[in-house]
Formats: sequence, structure tokens, C-alpha cells
Amino acid sequence: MSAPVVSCQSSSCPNGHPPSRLECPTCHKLGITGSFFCGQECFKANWKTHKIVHDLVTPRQTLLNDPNINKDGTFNPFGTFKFTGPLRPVYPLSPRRPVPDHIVRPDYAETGIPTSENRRAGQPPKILTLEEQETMRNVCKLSREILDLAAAAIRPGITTDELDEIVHNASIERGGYPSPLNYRNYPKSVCTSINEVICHGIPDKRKLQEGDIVNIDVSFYKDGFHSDLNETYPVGQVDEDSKRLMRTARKTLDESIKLCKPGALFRDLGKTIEPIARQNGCSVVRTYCGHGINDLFHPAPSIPHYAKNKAIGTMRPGMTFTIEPMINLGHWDLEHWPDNWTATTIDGKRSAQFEETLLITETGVEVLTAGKPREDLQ
Ligand code: EYL
Ligand code: CO
Ligand code: CO
Repeated sequence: MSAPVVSCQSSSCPNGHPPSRLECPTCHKLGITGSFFCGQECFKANWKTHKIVHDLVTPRQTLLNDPNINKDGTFNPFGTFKFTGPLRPVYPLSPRRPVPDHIVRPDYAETGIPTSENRRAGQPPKILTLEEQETMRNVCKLSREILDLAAAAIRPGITTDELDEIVHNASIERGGYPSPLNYRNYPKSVCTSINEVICHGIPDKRKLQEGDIVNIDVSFYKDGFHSDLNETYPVGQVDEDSKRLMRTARKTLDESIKLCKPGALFRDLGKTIEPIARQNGCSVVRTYCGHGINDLFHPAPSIPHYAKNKAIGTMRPGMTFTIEPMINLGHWDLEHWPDNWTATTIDGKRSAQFEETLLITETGVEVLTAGKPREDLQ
């Protein structure tokens, strides 16, 4: 193919605009076609007016170099932040979702401050009456329905904000409040944690991509009690490392639940969890712990998932708490995004988590948030 023939672009060409081969080098670099001149004289003579066309395309160049613009053109609010892995937030967040007046709210719903939780800090774990246990059973069963609804919507192309909308509406339809909403000023109704995000990912406008893994962490408040559960799911087909990670995270939770009964020590759970993680080439997050859950979202006890921890307390009938091991493919440590919520691995490698709310009974343990076994993790 021959080069296109372009006549001299100088407005004042003294040679009658003949076919020209001398191309403006700046236009060539910027991808502007057709800037040809018959010689240096015409190029120089026309320079002052010609160079304006260079500036006309620089807005596009500016966008490509703008740290706040993601590669796909979406808006990243923490542009100059050094991310540990490939995941980026996609803003703006959707507006705060309203909760109808008839829904009874926890104390922090208006202020963001869990006053009763702060007041009861340091108190021993609450023992629930049989009636309170029955309420917890019902709230936990409803929260399982909410998680399963959100999980069924997972597909490449859906945004985590759309998952938030599903959880928010399903919570209200069941007559309860989505516990994360405004808890310590958290802006959304569910936590969605993708790939290298360990926990507390904020639903935003990023579309899930084939090969991602995503954790959905649902908490639900109704009839004066909270429930809390999460699972990690594949988006389409995922790599073998991600499967090993998810299977390992599920196994650490299942094996630690087997230890739960009256008289068992909270500090012993990590002794089972960490060796399973290590045997599978994974590490255990140390910053975030399982927790009591009842009329408060995060009361005592605190339940570390790592070995050789010094957790206080003994399991007693009527106690309700979560176990929620966060398991990483690489290093155990985490770092937060500038939103002060999103916790990611420090090496950008993936993390997975499963969480259940448990009740200690006279004879053992009841998994109040139990769902169907995950076929894909067998
Ligand atoms: C509160 C406090 C910094 C937890 C969960 C603790 C978070 C960061 C200081 C959800 C939301 C636990 O248990 C949870 N998920 O299963 N916030 C949480 N915090 C917190
Ligand atoms: Co949770
Ligand atoms: Co929890």
C-alpha cells in the first residue's frame, strides 16, 4: 500500500500546495494524520497556527496520564495511592440507600457511633435466654436467605453496588436493617471484598470480571439481634490457586466449628485454623478476629484465628459468636486503602474468608447461619 498523497498544509504555500511528504513530527507522535508540508520553509512559516492542533489532542493525553482515571476510563478517587495489587476502586459511590421508617434500627444508624457497644466494652460475653436464642435462630436464617440471594446474582459484569442494592432491599423486605449501614460510618449495606481485598470492601461501580473471587459479608439486624455470615465465591472460572485458597478458608472454618462446645477455650480455635492454612501454603490474617454477636454487632469475646493467641474466655451454653478466618495466598499482613475501610493484602495476593454465626448449646454447637454445602468447593 502506498502512503496517502496529501497536499502541502501551509495556508500560504508559495508552491501551489503540491503533494507533500514532510510530516510534522509532533503530529506523527500524537497520532494526528494529514500534517504534511512541501518543505521546511512551509513547515516553519505555518508553525504558529499549526501547533494549535497539538494542544487540541492534549486533553486526551492528560486523561491517559491522570492518576485518578483508571485504564478503562472509570474514576479512581485515590489516584496517587500506591495500591498493593491490581484491584482499583471505581467511584463515585452510589448515594446512601434509604431505610423506611417502619424498620427498627440499631443505635448507630443515625450517628455512626455504636454507643451501646462502646459502653459494654470489656464486659463478659452475654448468655442468651432460650427466647433470645430462638430470635437469633430466626434472624440468622433470614440473613442466610439474604446472602444466598446476593450470591445467586454473581456474574461477570455485575457491580458490587448492584449486590449492595440486592442485600439492602432483601434486608428491608424481611423487616430488618442491614447492620453494616452507617456502622462506624461505613457507607453501604454489605461488605464486598474482591481478590486481594481481605475484608470490609465497599461496594462500588466496578464490574465483576471472569476469574475474580468475591466475598459477600452480610449482617442483618431484626427483633433486637444481629447476625453475621460471609462466603467467598468464584466469578466464572477461576485459577487453581484461587480454588485452593477458597477450599482452605472453608476448611479452617469447618474444622474450628467442630471444636466448639461448652468448656472449650476461645484461644484454642487458632491452634486448629493456622496449621490447616500452613499445610495448604496459606497464611492467617491477625488484625481482624471473630467476635460475639447478639443485641450488639461486635461485643466480647474477640476470637483470633491464629495459633498461640491469648484470647480470654470459655464457651458456655447460650453464647453466640462468629468465627471468620481470613486466609491469604501470600503474607498475612494487611494495609488499608485511603477509604480507611478496605483491607488488602500487603503483597497484592488473593485472600478468602468464610464466616458463620454460632450458638453454644448444652451439648455442642449450632451453626445458626448454616447453608447448603458448596458443591464447587468439594
Ligand atoms: C469494625 C472497627 C476498624 C467487623 C465486621 C469489626 C472495622 C475496622 C475498626 C464488619 C464490619 C469487625 O465482623 C465483621 N465482619 O464479619 N466492621 C467490623 N469491625 C471495625
Ligand atoms: Co461478617
Ligand atoms: Co463478623
